[in-house]
Amino acid sequence: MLGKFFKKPDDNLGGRVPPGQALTSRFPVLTYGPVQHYAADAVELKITGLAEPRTLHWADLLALPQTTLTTDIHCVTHWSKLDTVWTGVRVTDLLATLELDPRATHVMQRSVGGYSTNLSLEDFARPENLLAHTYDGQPLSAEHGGPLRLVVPHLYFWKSAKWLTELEFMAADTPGFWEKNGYHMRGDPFAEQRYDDD
Ligand SMILES: Nc1nc2c(c(=O)[nH]1)N[C@H]1C(S)=C(S)[C@@H](COP(=O)(O)O)O[C@H]1N2
Ligand SMILES: [Mo]
Repeated sequence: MLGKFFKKPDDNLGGRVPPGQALTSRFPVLTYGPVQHYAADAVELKITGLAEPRTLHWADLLALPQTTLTTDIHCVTHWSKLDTVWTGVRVTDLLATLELDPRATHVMQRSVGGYSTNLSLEDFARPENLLAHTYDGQPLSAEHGGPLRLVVPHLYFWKSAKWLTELEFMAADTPGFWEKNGYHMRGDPFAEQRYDDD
């Protein structure tokens, strides 16, 4: 059942709404386990695995180019939200500063609290992916993953780790938290890749 805040669109708005999704103008919070609370100056983003190891702190992230993008987001629990506005560091701008081992083909995002989710490098290195610290011009709230989360808008939103603390580069695709629990390894909403047998 869709609640009153969710609306089945009459059409897919020119291909923007994936199959099986309803639109919401609210911003639901989807978190497995507790919300993590910590200050921006406690942010540490560790680069591990098949890359020159590095730890980026808040000032390092703010010293990189800052980008604001408007994107649609799609949760596997059937809600989509159009035109969300995020500010942060493009993943491509971060990658330009890293030394990756050529054997790296995938990356694991890890969060404070233990959440994890995997991506191929191709899905990770897209120009619209952001390490986001700001939503709609305001500091990203803790429940939505502040101080720092990833936003990977072309995949279901479980592929966007909140409270991001580590990017581990890997030579193989390894399942993260939901992927170990029955969700799809890639999670393309337009192909309805919800569960591992989709
Ligand atoms: N660390 C962490 N990141 C997470 C999750 C989580 O439980 N923990 N949930 C994921 C899921 S299933 C979704 S739909 C989005 C929800 O983001 P939101 O709460 O900002 O809407 O965060 C994703 N990232
Ligand atoms: Mo989700």
